[in-house]
Amino acid sequence: MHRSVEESSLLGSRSSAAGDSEVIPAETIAAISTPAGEGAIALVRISGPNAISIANKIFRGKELPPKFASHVQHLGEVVSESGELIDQVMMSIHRAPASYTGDDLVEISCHGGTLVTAKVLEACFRTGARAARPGEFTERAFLNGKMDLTQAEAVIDLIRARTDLALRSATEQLEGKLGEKIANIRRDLVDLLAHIEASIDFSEEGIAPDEDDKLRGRLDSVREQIVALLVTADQGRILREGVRVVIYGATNAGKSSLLNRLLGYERVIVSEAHGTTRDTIEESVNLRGVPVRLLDTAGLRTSTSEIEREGIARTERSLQKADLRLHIVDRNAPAPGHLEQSMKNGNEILVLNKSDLPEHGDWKNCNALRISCATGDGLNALEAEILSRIGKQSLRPENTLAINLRHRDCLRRALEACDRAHKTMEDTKSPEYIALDLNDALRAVGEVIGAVGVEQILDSVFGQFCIGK
Ligand SMILES: Nc1nc2c(ncn2[C@@H]2O[C@H](COP(=O)(O)OP(=O)(O)OP(=O)(O)O)[C@@H](O)[C@H]2O)c(=O)[nH]1
Ligand SMILES: [Mg+2]
Repeated sequence: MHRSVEESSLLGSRSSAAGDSEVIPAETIAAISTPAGEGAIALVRISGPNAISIANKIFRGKELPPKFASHVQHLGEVVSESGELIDQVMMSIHRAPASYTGDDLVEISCHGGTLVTAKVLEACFRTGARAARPGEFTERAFLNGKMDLTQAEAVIDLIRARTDLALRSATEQLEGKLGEKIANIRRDLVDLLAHIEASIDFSEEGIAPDEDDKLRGRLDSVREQIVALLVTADQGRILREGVRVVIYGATNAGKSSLLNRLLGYERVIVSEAHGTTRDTIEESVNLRGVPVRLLDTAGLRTSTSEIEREGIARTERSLQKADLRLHIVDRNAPAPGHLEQSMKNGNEILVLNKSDLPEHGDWKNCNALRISCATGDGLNALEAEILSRIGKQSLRPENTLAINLRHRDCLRRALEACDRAHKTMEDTKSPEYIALDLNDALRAVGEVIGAVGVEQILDSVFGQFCIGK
């Protein structure tokens, strides 16, 4: 069995899907790229081989779009089939390949009314464009080799970033930092494979003993690089999705008051009646740079009301998915049983609320955090405790590299393949089998940047985008 290292030609290349078969999108797509609703300006984009001719059919101005210098805005009008004015616009042409998508791209800035924007888009459809799918502009940029898959994914991370750290991480990924690391791993794997392939070709006995140690050392180094990326997955999840912090406890303890305090506005109803909150309510908050998804829940008590029991069942489900649980109790009231659990649990903070009121004797020796949602006392200490609990394990602001779940899946497979190769080196030393495992690793690592296995992942990656991006 002989396997060539044919993938080496893909190293460092960003041509991705275009690497195997040149994918030239024949269709021209159009979409409104700004959010729905009213605004001063909206942007309609057209991309593809007919973008300029479509622009020419719908535009009326001093100069014709095919004559426009690239990237320069021109004032004019978009007109209907019968030549009626639809809107006064600014139009620019970004000629291939120097455009976001790598195809000819037209940008039309029109007035940001819902109807007028729809009519401009309509004019594009009428003259030959079709509606773009979510993320299709960025997908084209990827297919045209303008960016690798990690950079395309960074575009959506950047759009969704809610904190400075998340934004910095997305920007660096967009610059290609993760792509570079992946390219290094692939280069090392290809070198390793080349050595193994050579021993298949030139040696009867397999790998020579002195070569053996060297190869094992190089495989270990590849393994270390993969592991170093894998440990950033938790940080990646937190930056992209936020940490789930669930506030729970008995009714009337002050859970909703705490949510409102942490958010800085009166989001949920607070009242002295027990059982005020009936449903789980989620809000996002930026806690000193860390995106946190805060959940207020229905208070726990024995209830005969079916609606309340459903609320409590939701509380329990939320608790199961929590990264961190805040157990809120009213220190003015007697302590309920089974609190030791709360104190000991690494992902739970016991919080004694209503510190402005006299403390019930039960809490005398309890060293839990004390806060008052009424006065704001102790809230800074609570924020610091929340951050230290979640930050200690997962967040390293000095390292903005943070892989996503898809990358984690590919890299885990790559690591398994490396481990198999390692075992084969130890056991049989059969270069053919080692090469087989290393090729598996190479393929899995290649999937991260979209160099291989592209067809299966395109929909799931770009489906998360907004239309027009
Ligand atoms: N004195 C004092 N009262 C508080 C404090 N925090 C909350 N309260 C009051 O306690 C009562 C219950 O507050 P909520 O925030 O609605 O309590 P909850 O835990 O959400 O209650 P349920 O939704 O019924 O489970 C309200 O009357 C609040 O004004 C506090 O720190 N001090
Ligand atoms: Mg409540």
